[in-house]
Amino acid sequence: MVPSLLATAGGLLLLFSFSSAQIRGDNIAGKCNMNDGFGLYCPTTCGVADYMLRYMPGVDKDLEDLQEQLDIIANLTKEADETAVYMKDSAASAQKSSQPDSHYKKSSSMLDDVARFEKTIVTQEQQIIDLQNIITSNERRMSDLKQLSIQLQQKCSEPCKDSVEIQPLTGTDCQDVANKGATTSGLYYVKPTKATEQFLVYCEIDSFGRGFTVIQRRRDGSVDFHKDWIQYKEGFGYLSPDDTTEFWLGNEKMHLLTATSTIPLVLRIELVDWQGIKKYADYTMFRVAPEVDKYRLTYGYYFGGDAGDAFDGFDFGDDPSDKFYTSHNGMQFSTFDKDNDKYDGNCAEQDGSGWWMNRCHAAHLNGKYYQGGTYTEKDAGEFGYDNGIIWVTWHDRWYSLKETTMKIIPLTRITAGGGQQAGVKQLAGLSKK
Ligand SMILES: [Ca+2]
Repeated sequence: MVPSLLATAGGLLLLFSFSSAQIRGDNIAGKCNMNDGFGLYCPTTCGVADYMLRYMPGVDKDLEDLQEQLDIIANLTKEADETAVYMKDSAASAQKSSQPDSHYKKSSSMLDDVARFEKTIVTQEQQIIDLQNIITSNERRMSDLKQLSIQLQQKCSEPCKDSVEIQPLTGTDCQDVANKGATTSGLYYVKPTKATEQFLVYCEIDSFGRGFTVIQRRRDGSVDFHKDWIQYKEGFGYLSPDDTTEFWLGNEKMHLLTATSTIPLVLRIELVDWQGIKKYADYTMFRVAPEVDKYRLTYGYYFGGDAGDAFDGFDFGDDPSDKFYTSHNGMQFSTFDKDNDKYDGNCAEQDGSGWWMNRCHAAHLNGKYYQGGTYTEKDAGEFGYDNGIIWVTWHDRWYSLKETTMKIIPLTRITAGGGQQAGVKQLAGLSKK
């Protein structure tokens, strides 16, 4: 840079040295000495001097400007030099600190990455916002769950206690309990006269002061009624204070409740089908014999109801003796392990229940629970007989009922309570379709 500048100014420098000579010559400017040395056709020394003197001021000015510019250039050059030195030093120290090639490549690829990332950042920002919203709602839910978990932990840490409410009143049966002032349906202890100890029953007490002792309940199929002799004897399933469970009170208790009563009892059977229609059937002087007589069922007569008298047997049309062989009055109780039926085979085993089997049945309230009602021979398993919850005088034997209730009440109270009229009204209410 500096040498090339000097090269372009070469001519001027020649003039400079010449003019210096002239400045030197200024001392003799007025008294020019003739000199033959320049020849004939060349300017004389004085002519040159005149010429020089004439252009001298402009040249000097140019030279001064030039000098200034040179100074500026020199300054710039110096600064440039210093910058260069500084940069060289920086480069040197950078080189020392890292491998320049890989560093550069790294930086360059990083710049590419940054550009790419900047693009994706824009689209990802919205996604981030969405995710943040999800996180916020999840956090809220987690907080709710935590709260719930704390509540559960507190609940679980409480000592276990029996929450079933058992009413304090007792009696010989539920009507006795109601007579003593009980007005709420629920669990009560009863002790029939012949019983050696009290036992728990579900009492259905209505607004007429009637107390039904419930001996059987089907409602949702939650309890398997395929049980043996001992289980049917002792009872199974669950008693609940709010009538939400299924059970068989037990043949022994049924015997105790029915055998010792001085007042004739009515067995009321209430049925609900899968359309929610309710029907009932009443039987007077209902009794269950002691175990020595295999808990034989006896009753006086069909006392009414809109479900029909299925206990009396049914003519299925298969055989003239159908009705005779499907009646239940006077039948002993059978289970798969105690065959007391009138059939060569084992009705209780074939139908998977315990019941007062004949050959076999027209009523079968301990049958298999079929969701929805209708079922077929195929559904009935290996024997293929009608084994559902059956009351054939209402629905045929291939229709299994949704709910059943068997309950007992003294005959004197079945239509009593709010008077004869009220009792009749109540019966009408139960039979509504
Ligand atoms: Ca048999």
